[in-house]
Amino acid sequence: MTFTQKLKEIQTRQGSLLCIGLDVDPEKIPVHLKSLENPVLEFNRQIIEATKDLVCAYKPNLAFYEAMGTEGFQTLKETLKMIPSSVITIGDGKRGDIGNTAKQYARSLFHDFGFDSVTVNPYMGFDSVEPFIENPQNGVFLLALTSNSGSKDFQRLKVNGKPLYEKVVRSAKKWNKYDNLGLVVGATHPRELKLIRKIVPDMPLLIPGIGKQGGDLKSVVRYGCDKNGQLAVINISRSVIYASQEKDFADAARKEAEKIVKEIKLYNK
Ligand code: NUP
Repeated sequence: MTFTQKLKEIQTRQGSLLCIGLDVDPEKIPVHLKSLENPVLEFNRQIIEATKDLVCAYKPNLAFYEAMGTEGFQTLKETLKMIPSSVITIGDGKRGDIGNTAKQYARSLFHDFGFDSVTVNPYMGFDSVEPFIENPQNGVFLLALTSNSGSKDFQRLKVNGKPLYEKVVRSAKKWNKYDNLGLVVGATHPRELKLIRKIVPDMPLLIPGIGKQGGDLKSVVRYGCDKNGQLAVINISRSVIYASQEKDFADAARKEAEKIVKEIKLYNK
């Protein structure tokens, strides 16, 4: 089964397009956890337990774990073990390097950590992407048009009359021989999201930027889904995991996730 087929199956079974971002900042976790041996791991455990039936994916951003040094790597590995196989894991590290080095990044993320999918920066071209996509079961989301304001600095520059991000989208479509490639498109660009979905009607789109970054959920659902109302992976990190920073944080995260899932269903009709 290819990554894209698996994602569709999971979204159907879970009845959800929501991806929760496990971007855990030790300074933001509730005080009562701080005396534990590994507060971040306990935080993740409770968030996962409280929300695992409401999501299609979890996306730990590697930066938050790398920032904790060797212990962070261990925490990430332990966290991945707690995520049920009924959902997808996305390792958000935006890797990109020459083929020989990219091969090692792919090995680390898919074999050592065991992520189902990863984010990759396509700036260095096909040979930097190839090592990630050679196994159809491994998913890869290429950065196309990112949610941040700096996305205009390069991604929107015109190349032969078309924006550079569109070139990335069309290349990804061509490279998608194994049905395991997807794209990252920020929720903060609804017009472009609609255009990109038209170019790649059958590819997964990872869409961050809802909540703290101001993206609009309704337009993301309307423009980001395929014709069956699937294949949009809508990521929300901070506004779910820090819905409360008190003892009730896991319950509050669940309530927030439930609210989002309900809204997604409403817009996805
Ligand atoms: O374009 C992108 N925008 C973005 O925010 C690509 C990403 N991978 N992200 C990541 O999504 C970002 O690094 C963070 O891990 C998450 C968004 O978090 P939040 O704004 O929902 O808290």
